[in-house]
Amino acid sequence: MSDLFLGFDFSTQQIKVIAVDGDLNVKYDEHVKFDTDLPEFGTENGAHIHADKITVTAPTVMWVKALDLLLDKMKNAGFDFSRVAAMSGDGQQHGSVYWKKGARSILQNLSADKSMYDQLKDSFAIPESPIWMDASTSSHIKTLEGAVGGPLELAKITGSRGFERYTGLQIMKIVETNREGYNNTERISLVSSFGASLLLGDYAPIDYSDGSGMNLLDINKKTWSSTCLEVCGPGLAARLGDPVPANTVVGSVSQYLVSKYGFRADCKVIAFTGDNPASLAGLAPSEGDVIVSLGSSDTVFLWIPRATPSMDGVIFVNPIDQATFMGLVCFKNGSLSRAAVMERCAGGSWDTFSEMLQKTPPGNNGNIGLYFDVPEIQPVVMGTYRFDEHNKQVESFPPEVEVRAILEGQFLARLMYAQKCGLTIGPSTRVIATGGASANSSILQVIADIFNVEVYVTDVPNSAALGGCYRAIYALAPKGSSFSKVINPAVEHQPVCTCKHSPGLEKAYQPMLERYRQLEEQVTTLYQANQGNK
Ligand code: 5FX
Repeated sequence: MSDLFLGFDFSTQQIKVIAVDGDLNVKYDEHVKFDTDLPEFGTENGAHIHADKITVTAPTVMWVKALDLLLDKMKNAGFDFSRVAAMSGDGQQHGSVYWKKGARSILQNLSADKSMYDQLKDSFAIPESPIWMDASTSSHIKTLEGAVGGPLELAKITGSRGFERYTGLQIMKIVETNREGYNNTERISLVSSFGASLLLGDYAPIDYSDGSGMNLLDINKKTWSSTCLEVCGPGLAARLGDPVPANTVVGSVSQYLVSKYGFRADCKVIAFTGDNPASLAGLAPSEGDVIVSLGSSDTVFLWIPRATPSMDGVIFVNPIDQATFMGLVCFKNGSLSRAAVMERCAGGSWDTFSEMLQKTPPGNNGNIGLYFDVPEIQPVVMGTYRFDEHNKQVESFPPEVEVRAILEGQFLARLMYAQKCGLTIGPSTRVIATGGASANSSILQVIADIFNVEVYVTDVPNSAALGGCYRAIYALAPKGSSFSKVINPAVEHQPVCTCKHSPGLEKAYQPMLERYRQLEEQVTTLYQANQGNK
């Protein structure tokens, strides 16, 4: 029987596992959903939202019990653990786990006749893990940004300005509000390194890519920033351990898992990373690719050679190649805003929407629209703004103009922020579109024309868990191998070139990008001034 490789995804709502063989064929998958499979923890979508609405946590032990349950499900289904050569995985980014003094020795000496939950349930100094949905650390952002010389300086060091959910700020809050809990902590894991620790039976290190989501790691030097550490917590370096590249083999599977489930003793555990970096790996990209994920929110992932810090978007060390970086920009107004225009202007039909798009030329005769139905991340603004070819604000557009305006406005913004994050478009740049709206070829054509590149489409369900499988395979490949050579999915799973850009359109779109930038600045300034006056 051939080797298998496992990828675990400790996401917000569930733990998922996928097994692939050495030819990248998916052989098995299983999951445990927190709300329904473990109702005793009382989570809603995997989280506890506190009374203040901005504090959001998850019970750490729920994740332990979920892993017990998942492994039991696999065993009951007859999954042959002895075929697993290596495994890796990911966790929701930014969430953190606080192991109590003495927990390491319990973790190292688990007994196979009890569950991990039974043995580890009292091992956490802070029972509720802060997670990425938390927004309760605004004052701590000011402290950290102030200490390093402002938000852009923090972005230059750590890849991101301060964000409430980032782990360093969450740690600073714990030091301030629960000093006893912090003093009682011997190790802090991210959700990702926590998952790896449970497989390893020891503390697994934090990897550089997920470590980039903490406002603590110097992403160029690949060491913790001593200034950030000092501001966030006393004795923090010792509690974090040294970070490692994402493709590090952190050890062999725990004796507990060997005895209890029949893993082979030499099965390797590869460092876990964050869910977004893992998704990048799961999409099997090539260097320089731009991934545009079109979901209820739109996310642009970039594989970039250098870290270009900005106030918008974030930069992580690349999980595939630690000498390069991964940029990520997320927009809240994605498919839902497109669908609202489709409902309003095209009678609820995407086919009619596409036909209407053909009635206006690329560039929309100079009309530009900005559609932010919910508060946007960047720019910080809300509302709908329409401008005619003379930059005069107008109340409404004819329906066919509105249809083109929302697509052009959104994808000019995607391009502009990707460029701020370090995107340079060269002859080999590909946009890889994924997510629900990537099935709509008229939307893809607008992307191809605005980015002035070919658009490929890929549909990879569970890209984060799959990224764990791929990273496990890659970590065992000979040193220096290129990821895209080792991870070369069968042709039917490769991205397909779906749209070519129309020649000559950069003449229309380049000046339009500059106009978009100015108009966006104008509406944002006005919006923020109005908010300030309220
Ligand atoms: C990224 O910065 C995020 O906060 C989210 O995408 C989480 O990783 C979701 F798990």
